[in-house]
Amino acid sequence: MTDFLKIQRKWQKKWAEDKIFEPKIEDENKPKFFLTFPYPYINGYGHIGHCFTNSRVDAFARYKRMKGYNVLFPQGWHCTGSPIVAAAQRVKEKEEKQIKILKDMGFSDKDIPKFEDTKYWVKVFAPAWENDVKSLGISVDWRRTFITTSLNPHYDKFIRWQFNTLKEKGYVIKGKFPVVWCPKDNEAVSDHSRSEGEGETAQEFTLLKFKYDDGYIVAATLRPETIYGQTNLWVDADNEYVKAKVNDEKWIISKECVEKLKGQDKEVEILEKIKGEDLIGKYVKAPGIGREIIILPSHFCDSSKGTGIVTSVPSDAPDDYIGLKDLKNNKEEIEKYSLVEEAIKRIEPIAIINSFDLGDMAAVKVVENMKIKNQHDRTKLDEAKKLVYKKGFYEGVMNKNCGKYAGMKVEEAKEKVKKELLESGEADKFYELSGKVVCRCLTPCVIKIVDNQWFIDYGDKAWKNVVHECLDGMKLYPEKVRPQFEHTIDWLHQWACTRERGLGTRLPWDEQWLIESLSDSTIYMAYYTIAHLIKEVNPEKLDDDFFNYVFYGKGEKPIVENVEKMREEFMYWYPCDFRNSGKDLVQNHLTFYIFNQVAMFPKEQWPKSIGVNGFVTVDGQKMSKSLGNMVPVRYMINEFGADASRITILNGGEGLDDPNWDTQFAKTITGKLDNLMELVKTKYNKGVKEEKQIDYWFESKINRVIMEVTEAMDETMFRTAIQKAYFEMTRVIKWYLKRVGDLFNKQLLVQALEAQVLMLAPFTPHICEEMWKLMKKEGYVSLANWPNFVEKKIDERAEFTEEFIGSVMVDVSKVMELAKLDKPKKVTLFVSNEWKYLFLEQFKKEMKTTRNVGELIEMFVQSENGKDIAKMIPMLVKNPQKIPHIILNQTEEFELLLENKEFLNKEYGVNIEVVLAEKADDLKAKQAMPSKPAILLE
Ligand code: A2H
Repeated sequence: MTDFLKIQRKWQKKWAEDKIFEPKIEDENKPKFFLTFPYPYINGYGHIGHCFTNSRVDAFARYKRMKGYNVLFPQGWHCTGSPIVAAAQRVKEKEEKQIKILKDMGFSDKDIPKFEDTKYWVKVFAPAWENDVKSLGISVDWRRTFITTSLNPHYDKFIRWQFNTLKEKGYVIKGKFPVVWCPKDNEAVSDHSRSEGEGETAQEFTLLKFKYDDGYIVAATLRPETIYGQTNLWVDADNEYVKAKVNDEKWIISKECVEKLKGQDKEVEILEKIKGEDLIGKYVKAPGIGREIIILPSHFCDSSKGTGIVTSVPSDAPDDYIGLKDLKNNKEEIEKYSLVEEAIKRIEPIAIINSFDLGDMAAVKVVENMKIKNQHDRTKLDEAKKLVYKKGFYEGVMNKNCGKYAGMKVEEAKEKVKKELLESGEADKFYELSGKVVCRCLTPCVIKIVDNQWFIDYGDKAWKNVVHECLDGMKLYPEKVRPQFEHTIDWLHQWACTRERGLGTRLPWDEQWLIESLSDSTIYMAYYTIAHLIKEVNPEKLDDDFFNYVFYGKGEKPIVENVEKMREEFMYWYPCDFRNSGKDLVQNHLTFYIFNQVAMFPKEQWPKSIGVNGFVTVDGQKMSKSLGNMVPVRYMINEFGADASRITILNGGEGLDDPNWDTQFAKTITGKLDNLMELVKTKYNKGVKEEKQIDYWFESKINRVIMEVTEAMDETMFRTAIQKAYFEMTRVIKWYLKRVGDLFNKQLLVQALEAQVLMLAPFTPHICEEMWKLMKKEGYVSLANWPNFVEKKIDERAEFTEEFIGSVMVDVSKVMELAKLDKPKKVTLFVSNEWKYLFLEQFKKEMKTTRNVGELIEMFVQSENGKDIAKMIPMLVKNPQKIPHIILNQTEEFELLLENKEFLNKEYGVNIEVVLAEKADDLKAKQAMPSKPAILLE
């Protein structure tokens, strides 16, 4: 067995010595390709999830290199933010859990106190990561590696320049905005600092104020434009509400709402408690329309949402419509609250929006169509809500009942109505979390309006338009993620970009603030282009003028060594051609990336493409700390070797699917790769010159596999590529060798084996280098040319005839098994009657026009064998796969079997006879079909 660990160390060393992954920009006759994998956060070792994305980017890098590109694949490390600082603090406090985490990583009691210092984390984990990524054989240009934060003064200056530039362009603003907030840490909580609720944000509601008594009853809505359709208010009769002083007004709201309002710039003081049931039957004056409407009981008001009170628009809100219907049918409830039955029955939905195919009573239509029983039918109601919302909001038009807004698109009317209500004091703004969010410190988060903070204004409409333009011109892998990006671009708003604590770069004009981790990681691809050179410069020489010169060519040339070279490197490598990461980062990092790229760089330097992948599962299970299956990269490499780890994880899934790490596959793949090595050792450059019929098949297959692998590689569909390059190619070679024995064609087997080794090189580069050397090839396989295919050599007919022999063998084996005869005296193959070939040929054509059994029988029943044909047609229509995709003629099939008789004889160790059905006495012969000879054992 090959010593994989030894091989991988050997080749990694050679690659490094010969600097083969350190591209030179002087390589001008090659096109360039620059790709990146987001720098990981280094508060621990990399695990199997990182291994997947890293191997993906590397497979693409290696493929592009072999396709003739000058490839740059750099890698840095992220330290920004609070995780490292928080962990160091916990070590200081001798917290057991944190100590155990370090012990589990293999650190001794003596080492652990050193982790009280944040710098020590970086000192340990940056090199540890580099070591792991190197051991995996990732083709990185290590000259360019760096860390973030003020720990790296060069990068620190770069981020300062970025923020100064963003601010100059008006993208960084100070203002009052809602943020997701942890009340314990007293800090904004961005996606990466959450233990639950990534992607959730502040959702804006409009609070509608209904005049009541000496104040207002307040209801939250997402659809202020629907006020024209209000018929009543809903409260939960069993709930307790409060009357509270809110700034200078008195509001009736849920208890839960009080704290939320306090975080949103309101002074709130509870005056008294009010039972829901005491409000029922009372009248309030509805905002915007000045109509008196009644308060009614419902069971769907959620006290933790909004104000716990809902305004009812039964034409367009399924909940409201079904609530009303339920009440009308509930005499008991009507009596319980002393409501007037007649008055309730008279309440009807008011049409306000034309939602096209859903008509002007969208909620009514959908609730009735879906046969929703009552307001407790939650799953269906949620579905109905989504449907009505989508149609009504994005396609709907306001109708004549909506005053001056009649004829306006709903989307537009929403903003206008809201503005008007806010101005007249009949409404207020309110923010609710779009879903539950829990901070890393395990405290549930709230929305807080923050006003002394700095924000990146991702809500800027003009900026969004440019980002859309950039996205439109980008290739996405897979294309399927595009709507997610589009949605994120539209929905992102002001982003709190600074924090008080942690590691990072200080905001250059307001140094009490540190730039947070999702904001200092958006344009560093540009930094990679100069990272190896800037390291040599005294950081004190670096200022905005320097970066303006290097990145924009602006201003006078600064007196800094290598500045011209840095400018050249940047101009050569930029833009970034491919960036890839997990699908969780679409909603933040990857979209921030596009925003910042278009803000900082001209159109010619906008990103070219983004790849997105799924989350790793381990032997079918989700990866999680508690399951202990977050296998560290270093463990994987020691246990399985780099090549096996890489190919196993990339074979585990592609596209947006969650890739699965299959331990069994990892264990067996080395043996398989070893077999390939054995084949190279024993058969490469051997064989004969003569050509045989089957060589056409072999050559066709080789070319087809190369074509299909190339297509898959171009789309980063690496699982497909592995399946074809390893499994399919191996099957083809094996079959060929089985068919021809030692008389294999030398040149073709050379072509097949070389192609296979080349195509596997992006996945299992070490063993491929080894085989390349065995083949006595010059240079590294990592730098060799990707195999070409010749489309003309792909010969469907040649492939079909060979598959035919294969399928005959499968059938013979099956019949033997059924007859429990492994040594028959004689095997006869009956070749089908000639008329069946003619019929099938014709039938195949007719099937293209109709699949109606009756019609088809009609067409053929008059022919000579009409009766037999009529019996066959129903079966063929039901199982069209039984019709061979190429139909040989009878003579061809007969001769093909005769030609291969000797081979078949040898395979089965018996005498095989081939007989035309027309010449046979045995009834069995009648069963033969084109490409499916009947088989008789004796
Ligand atoms: B919407 P989301 Cl016409 N309990 O307003 C239950 N539902 C509540 C609530 C509470 N405490 N507070 C507000 N809501 C309702 C109008 C409307 C609404 C129309 C169409 C759709 C629609 C009239 N009712 O919302 O689940 C309010 O009803 C469907 C998206 O938190 C509020 O907007 O996203 C909506 O739920 C918010 O729903």
